[in-house]
Amino acid sequence: MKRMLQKLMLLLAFFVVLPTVVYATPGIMKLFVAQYPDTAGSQLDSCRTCHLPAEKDCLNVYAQAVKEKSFDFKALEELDSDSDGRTNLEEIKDKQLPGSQAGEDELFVFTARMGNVTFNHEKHSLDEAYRTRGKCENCHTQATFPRKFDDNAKWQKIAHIVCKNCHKEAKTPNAPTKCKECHIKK
Ligand code: HEC
Ligand code: HEC
Ligand code: HEC
Ligand code: HEC
Ligand SMILES: [Ca+2]
Ligand SMILES: [Ca+2]
Repeated sequence: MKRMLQKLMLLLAFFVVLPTVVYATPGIMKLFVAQYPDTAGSQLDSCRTCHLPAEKDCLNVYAQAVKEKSFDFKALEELDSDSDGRTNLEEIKDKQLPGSQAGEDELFVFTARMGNVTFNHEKHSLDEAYRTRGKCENCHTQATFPRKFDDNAKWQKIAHIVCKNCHKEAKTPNAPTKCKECHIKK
C-alpha cells in the first residue's frame, strides 16, 4: 500500500506539479515514438499518453492493453481502449489520446445539448487565480468528480454545485456563473 502510494506521488509529481521535468526512464516512450514517428514532438510524445488517467498500477486503459499485448502496438490498433468512439490507430494518427477522452491534454470538453462546456484542468489545478492550487479535493472527492474524464457520464447535478458555487464565491467576471457563459454553442 505504501509503495503504491509512493508510486502515485511520483507520477503525480511528474504529471501535475513538474510537467516539464524529463524523467530518466524514457524507454517505453521511445518505443512508442519509434512505432509512430509522426507523433514526435506532438502531445502524444508524453508520458501522459499511457499514464493518465491512471486506472490500475498507474496505467491508463491504453497502457494496460499495451502491457497485455507485450508492447505489440500493432495488435491494439483496431481497439477503442478509451471508449470514445475512435480506434487507437485513428486517434494516434490525429495526435489524439488513445487512453483518455480528453481531446487535448488537460482540456476537457463536456458535450451538452445546452452547448459544450470547456474545462481547463491545468489552470484550475495550478493557477493561483483559480483558487484551487494543489487542492485536488475541491473537485475530487468520493461524492464529486472521479479522476477520469468521462464525457458519457452525466455531470449536470455535480457540476452545477461544484463548479457554479466556487465561481459565485470567486466574485470575478472571469469565473462564469451564467448558463451561456459556460455552455457555448458553436
Ligand atoms: C506507450 C505507453 C507508455 C508510455 C508512452 C510511457 N509509459 Fe511508463 N509504462 C508503460 C507500461 C505499459 C508500464 C508497465 C510496464 C510493466 O508493468 O511491465 C509502464 C511503467 C512505468 C513505470 C513503472 C511503474 C511501476 O510499476 O514501477 C514508470 C515509473 C513509468 N512507466 C514512467 C514513465 C515515464 C516517466 C514516461 C514518459 C517519459 C512513460 N512512462 C511513458 C507504458 C508507457
Ligand atoms: C476545479 C476542479 C478540479 C480540480 C481543482 C482538480 N480537478 Fe482533476 N478533474 C476535474 C474534472 C471535472 C475532471 C473530469 C471528471 C469527469 O469527467 O468526471 C478531472 C479529471 C482528472 C483526471 C483525469 C484526466 C483524464 O485525462 O481523464 C486526473 C488524473 C485528475 N483530474 C487529477 C487531478 C489532480 C491530481 C488534481 C490536484 C492537483 C486535480 N485533478 C484537481 C476537476 C478538477
Ligand atoms: C474552487 C474554485 C473553482 C472550481 C471548483 C471551478 N472553478 Fe472554474 N474558475 C474558477 C475561477 C476563480 C475562475 C476565474 C479565474 C481568473 O480569474 O482568471 C474560473 C474560470 C473558469 C472558466 C473561464 C476561464 C477558463 O478557464 O476557461 C470556465 C469555463 C470554468 N472556470 C469552468 C469550470 C467548470 C466547468 C468547473 C467544474 C468542472 C469549474 N470551473 C470549477 C474557480 C473554480
Ligand atoms: C460553471 C459552468 C456552468 C454553468 C454556469 C452552467 N452549467 Fe450547465 N453544465 C455544466 C457542466 C460542466 C455540465 C455537465 C455536462 C456533462 O454532463 O457532460 C452541465 C450540464 C448541464 C445540462 C445537462 C447536459 C445537456 O445535455 O445539456 C443542462 C440541461 C444544463 N447544464 C443547463 C444549464 C442551465 C440552464 C444553466 C443556467 C441556469 C447552466 N447549465 C449553467 C456547467 C455549467
Ligand atoms: Ca478511442
Ligand atoms: Ca481518446
